Amino acid sequence: MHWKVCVVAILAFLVATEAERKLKSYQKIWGSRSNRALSCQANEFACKDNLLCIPNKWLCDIERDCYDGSDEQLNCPTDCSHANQFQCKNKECISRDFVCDGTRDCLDASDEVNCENFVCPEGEIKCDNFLCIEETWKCDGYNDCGDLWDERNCTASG
Ligand SMILES: [Ca+2]
Ligand SMILES: [Ca+2]
Ligand SMILES: [Ca+2]
Repeated sequence: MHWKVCVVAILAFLVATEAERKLKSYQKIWGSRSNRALSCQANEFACKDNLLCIPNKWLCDIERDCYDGSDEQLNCPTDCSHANQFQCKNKECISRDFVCDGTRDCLDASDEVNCENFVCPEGEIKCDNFLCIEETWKCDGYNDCGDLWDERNCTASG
């Protein structure tokens, strides 16, 4: 049953890509923070345990990013009304980051409909396949869109 192997491989790839996206952001944070006391930027949130600065857009996005989970506790609404949250058709809450990312996150897949009209959040650009990626991930040598769109038409320099 070759097609089954193929589907499993594609799913594994998509999950890995998503994990890599956040890992990349973590590396950016840690890379810029090594050997320095924790002082967060204006657009960052200091976790209550004082171990990590995370981008504000990771606040209340349903995913635990601080080790102590404080990014998901402080005044986060439970009705999906936060700007970083998205409400599926079936009322489930998911992270806004997972809307139109090519993976089904709502059980009813409502996060992957009307994606051609979806406006990416500020600071992000839209791939050919409607996936939103960080602006700075264009031409950075990583295949973030999954179809290499963000690594095409890059002028070679350095
Ligand atoms: Ca979070
Ligand atoms: Ca999704
Ligand atoms: Ca890239």
